[in-house]
Amino acid sequence: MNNILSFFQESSERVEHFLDKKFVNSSIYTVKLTEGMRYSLFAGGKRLRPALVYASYGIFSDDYDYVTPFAAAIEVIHTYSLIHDDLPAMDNDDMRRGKPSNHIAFGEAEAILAGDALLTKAFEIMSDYTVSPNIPDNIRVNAVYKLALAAGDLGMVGGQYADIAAEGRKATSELVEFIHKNKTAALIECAVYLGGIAGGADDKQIEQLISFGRYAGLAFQVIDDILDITSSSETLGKNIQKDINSHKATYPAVYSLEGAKNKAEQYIDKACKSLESFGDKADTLLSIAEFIMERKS
Ligand code: GRG
Repeated sequence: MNNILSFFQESSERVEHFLDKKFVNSSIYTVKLTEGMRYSLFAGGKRLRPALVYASYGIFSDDYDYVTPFAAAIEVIHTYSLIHDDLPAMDNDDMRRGKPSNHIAFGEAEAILAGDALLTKAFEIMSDYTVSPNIPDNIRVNAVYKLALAAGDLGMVGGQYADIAAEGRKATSELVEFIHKNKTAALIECAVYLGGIAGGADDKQIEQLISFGRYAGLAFQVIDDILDITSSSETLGKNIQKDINSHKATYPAVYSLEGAKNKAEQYIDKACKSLESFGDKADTLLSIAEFIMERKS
């Protein structure tokens, strides 16, 4: 576990150094916009998605700077999604990562615009030849395309939409899987994919990496749902009942807490099996899978 924590630490430092240089104010009229974007970018996230980009790329090469623009871009998209998710029209959360949410700190319209600017910036970073001059154009275009698919209506936004549309309806296992495959797993799968194509993975290897990403992403969400409920142990029973009564599309609401734990284990098992042919080159990805299962926050 210590090794993987230092891998996370190094991944964070690399990506934060890049983001720090990329997000600088350019006009007296947008000082607060830049401040708002930086507020959420540097609010203490785990940097799971960049770590996955690096770990997947690390199967093929240890020249991590090469792939840093991809690692940064996906974290920028993740950050936008959290800002928009916290808005009153969505989850209406006042706090994120132990700090006031972006719209509480900067205002609602400002938070919407910070999120919009972050989403757009991610594609600016990905497609800018001068940012990653050594990445061949065919790989860059393919990466931009796959990130767009993972982030948009066929991925994260689609999952978020289905989640909102499902509110108040009884959640089925198919619905919960659709929501989380898209809302959460799509971006995680894409992170592993980006590392793979940047590293020169062949079609078979890409398939195996994608499979790892999808199952690890689903396990991540199941654990997130479980932590949501168990984070306050004295209200545990009440919290599950609340989820079930409100028809929230969570794994514990559909499978019970114990069933959800089993589901997470099954997903992680499938994720790890997908990487068998890589041997010990996939050790970092496997350690991230273990981290996903054991995390407490
Ligand atoms: C608003 C378009 C739009 C999408 C929102 C990702 C998402 C979709 C909503 C976030 C809400 C949420 C809690 C989803 C569950 C899993 C998840 C993505 C948790 C947050 O990711 P972490 O734990 O966050 O990697 P940190 O804070 O570590 O960056």
